[in-house]
Amino acid sequence: MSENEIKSLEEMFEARIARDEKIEPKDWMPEKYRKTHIRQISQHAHSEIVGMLPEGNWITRAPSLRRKVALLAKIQDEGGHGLYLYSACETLGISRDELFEQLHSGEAKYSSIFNYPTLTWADMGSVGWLVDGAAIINQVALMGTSYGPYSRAMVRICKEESFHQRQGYEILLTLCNGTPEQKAMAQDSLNRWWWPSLMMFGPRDAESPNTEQSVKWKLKRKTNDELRQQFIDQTVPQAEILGLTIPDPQLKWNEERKHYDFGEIDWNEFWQVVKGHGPCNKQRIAARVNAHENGKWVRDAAMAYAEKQEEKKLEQAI
Ligand code: FAQ
Repeated sequence: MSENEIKSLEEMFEARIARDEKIEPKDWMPEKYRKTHIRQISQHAHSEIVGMLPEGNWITRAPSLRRKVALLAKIQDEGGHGLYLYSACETLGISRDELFEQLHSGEAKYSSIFNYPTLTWADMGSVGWLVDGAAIINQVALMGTSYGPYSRAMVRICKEESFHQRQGYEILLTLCNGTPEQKAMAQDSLNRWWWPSLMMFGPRDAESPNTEQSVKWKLKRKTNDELRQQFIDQTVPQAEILGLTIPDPQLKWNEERKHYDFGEIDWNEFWQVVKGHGPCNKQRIAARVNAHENGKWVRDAAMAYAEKQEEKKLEQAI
């Protein structure tokens, strides 16, 4: 293709983005747009799958049958989200095997939040309330993203995340209305999860290499800092209802800005976790690799069955 032809395709593409049209898998797109989407969608898919692990830790120890059923359903939902997202990512011309390889080798990132341990039952509350809460704020914005398959996957994911957020909040509400020990457990959990939840939104806009271009392509509808602020503003009143204290002495309503001011995030901790040095990074990847290897016989059996069915169809056609 000549340079002029590429330029005119690029102009048509930019015009479609400006008109808020969705870009579909077979449409022409700049190579950088395709690669950026593979990066973000696959990281998102990996986050959903790795995100099953911290909560999976509590299935056998849920305090009642009702809690166990809800937790199991939530974790299954996260697995489903991973599958929609892997499928959306495959439409951009990368295979599932390549995506898994990138996760298992440590080449692909996944959300920093899932490298923290779940130490008490109250953490099931905090993960639902804060982690799903942060995920929803990010994902509602992503429903309006320019790539069709990603945008559509988000619609169902957001509905399910809302249920997850409420079940987490209800766990904490129960603990906060319980014994002093239970309330202390909830407070300790909030103390540990608050700052990592703020880190989920990514680095400050000024330090985010991808935000500017992603906003132009309408992959990101809001910046990291805008979403983080929205999360804080929405979550502080919810903590007040629980009677819990957010572990940030600088948190204060700013009447002029009509937003909460908040303290400095420990960006050194964030980058350490992103680079693989968080409390559970090694354990999480080892669990995923192990699950993949142990599941080989299931994949082989499914492929063999599919091939047999195909053969049968051909025989019948002859
Ligand atoms: N963790 O330039 P930016 C969930 C990386 S789903 C690790 O700002 P970008 C459901 C970033 O990749 C949670 N790495 O990058 C659930 C980039 O590195 P790269 C996941 C991070 O992409 C709930 C570099 O830093 N959600 O929770 C993080 O424009 C409960 C520079 O950053 C999504 O993935 C981080 N937190 O913006 C499941 C949503 N932040 O790739 C189970 C979709 C940044 O250039 C239980 N993703 N990095 O080498 C996004 O919205 C974006 O990718 C951001 C990052 C906002 C995460």
